[in-house]
Amino acid sequence: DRPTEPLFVSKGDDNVSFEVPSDYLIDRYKPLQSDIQNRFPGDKTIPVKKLNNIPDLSLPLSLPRNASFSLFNQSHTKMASRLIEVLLATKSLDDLMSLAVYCRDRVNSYMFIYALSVVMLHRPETRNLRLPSHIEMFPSLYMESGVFSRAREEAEVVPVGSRIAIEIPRDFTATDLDPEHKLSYFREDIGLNLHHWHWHLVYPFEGPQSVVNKDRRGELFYYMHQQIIARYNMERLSNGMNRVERLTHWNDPLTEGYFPKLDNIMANTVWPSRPANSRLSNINRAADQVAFDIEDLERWRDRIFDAIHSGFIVDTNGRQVRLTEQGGIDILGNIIEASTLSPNPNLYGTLHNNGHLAISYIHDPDNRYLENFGVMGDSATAMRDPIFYRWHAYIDDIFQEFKSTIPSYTVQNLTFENVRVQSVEVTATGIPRNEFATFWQKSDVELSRGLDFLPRGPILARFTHLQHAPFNYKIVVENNGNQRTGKVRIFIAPKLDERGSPILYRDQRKLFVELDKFSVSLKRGRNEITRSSLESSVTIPHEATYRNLDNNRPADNTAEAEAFNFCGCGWPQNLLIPKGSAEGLQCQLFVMVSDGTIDQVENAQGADQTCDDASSYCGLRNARYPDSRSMGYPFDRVPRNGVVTLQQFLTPNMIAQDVRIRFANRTVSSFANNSRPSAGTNNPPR
Ligand code: CUO
Repeated sequence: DRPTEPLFVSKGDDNVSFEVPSDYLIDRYKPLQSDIQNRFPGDKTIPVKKLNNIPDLSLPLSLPRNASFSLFNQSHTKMASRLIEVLLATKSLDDLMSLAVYCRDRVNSYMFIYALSVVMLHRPETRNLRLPSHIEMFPSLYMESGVFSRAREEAEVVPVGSRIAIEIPRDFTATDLDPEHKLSYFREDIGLNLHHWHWHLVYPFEGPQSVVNKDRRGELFYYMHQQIIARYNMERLSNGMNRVERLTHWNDPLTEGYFPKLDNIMANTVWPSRPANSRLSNINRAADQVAFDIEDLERWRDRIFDAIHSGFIVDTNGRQVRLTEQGGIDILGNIIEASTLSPNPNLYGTLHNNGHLAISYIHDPDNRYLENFGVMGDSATAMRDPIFYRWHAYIDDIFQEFKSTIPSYTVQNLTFENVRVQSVEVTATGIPRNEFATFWQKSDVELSRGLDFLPRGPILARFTHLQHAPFNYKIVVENNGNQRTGKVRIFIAPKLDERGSPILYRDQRKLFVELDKFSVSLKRGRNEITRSSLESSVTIPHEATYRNLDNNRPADNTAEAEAFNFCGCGWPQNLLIPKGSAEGLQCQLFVMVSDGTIDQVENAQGADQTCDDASSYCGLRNARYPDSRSMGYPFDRVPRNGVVTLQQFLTPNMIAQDVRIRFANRTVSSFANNSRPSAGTNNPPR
């Protein structure tokens, strides 16, 4: 507990302290006021205004300060929602800061950071401020516990400037005796877990309407998680494994175990493990206000399937609401997750969230051992666990069931008249044409903000992650019409299944992973389009994910500041391309140019488009989703009659090119080559 320490101040401003009104200190600290105030004297002191009225905080205060807070637990999110509401309602930035300071020593720490982060993302005066990366605030959620005692020792003994980075081993959770361990480089990737944390921060399922009700948020819940499963399956095929199996038969033991080896610093304990073959059971934990039966999940599932097959849902007034071709998926996303936009929570429940909870409490369903939830209970850690993918493959299958009830795209829905894609080619320096090169790379992340130790100053952890050589697409498009706008959609999928046989289109469409989407102006005649992998609409730049690789960068750069808030959401650049294999995983690269006038979305004048780095999975800040087509188009629906192979699916404005992803088992230590080039407003300078 460091009451006078700055809250959200950027790296270069560490020598700032707050002058807190004496009434704000909790009783225990009041006699120590001057002592506390002088403990970390800053070059600069920010006086904190005293509010005349502190709003009613009884709901958020009902969770003990050091208890575990789960974003999938409705009673917790209701508390957070109240906190968000009162922080959002403050009249000025000074008032917001004041109330935040007041809350900081009283409210549950994790809930506090979550709520304040949501508020900062959504208030116009704060959304361009720099929010420290979640890994800086809570490093223990993202890396092995052993690294922290080593970091502490290094910091205590070695002066700043001579400290060395603490190396995190690549294999710290298991061995290859567990076949699932082959995927740990993906599941435990720091950037991947940060993306998932950010996504749920940008799209909370509970909170004030202004925060929850975003354009197509239910559909994006479906699409972003569908893409996670497609990408995971490609990683599995890369490693000679079968596609992930849906988590059905909820009374059978769960084959997969997971031992996270993460410290839970707030609760001063470790994150619970799940031995292989654990069984789900009814959950009844009064302390967490969670009680539901596995049968509840079954009832909700059956009602959701009924709705899909009858083509409508029933709202709270008993009215039928049709699940339309375009909008049905958005309603279903909100129902299945469930978000507060669900039109009938009593009838359809909270299937996805409670699945997370049932799995996360599997080791102590009635709280008799006073154990916290496991990693599935937190969006910052859930993707580490193999069971996450089985659960989300199940959830995705429900969405796919809906997609199978709506009409297939006709040839007309797919073509762009007079436009023909003639070729696509992938090139990278020193690598054969139409090949992607993957390898290991080491990067550093700064730990000191999230750790309590003296003397302070930077201390780095060094971790190993997958990386690929940056590449260019060269696409040749023939336009036999007038000048117009096209939207280029680039995807990749494996070509062969687990047995080495070609995958039928029916299955392959679910494996297509989006790589990029952008608009082009097509002149009459031949157009040659070159696009760099670093510009992908799926990813954020490497340095935006890890943020603090370079401690000497200026802290007050607006462009940089913008990149870390909303813009913290985005697939990590280092995982854009799946791992592939030493022989070269055979894949098909797909390019489509669709009609830009149909795909275009009108946004209100002045709509904020500064955070458009990773719009494919994260949308745009304060603006509509920038594509009028269903998310996943053209692969989101079952094929029209007669289409068995990808080749048969293609219309002239599409092309499929055989490519390979070749993995080399070597490690490079520099990360210089995957930074995004300068252009654009939101690219942090290097
Ligand atoms: Cu992102 Cu289940 O929704 O984790």
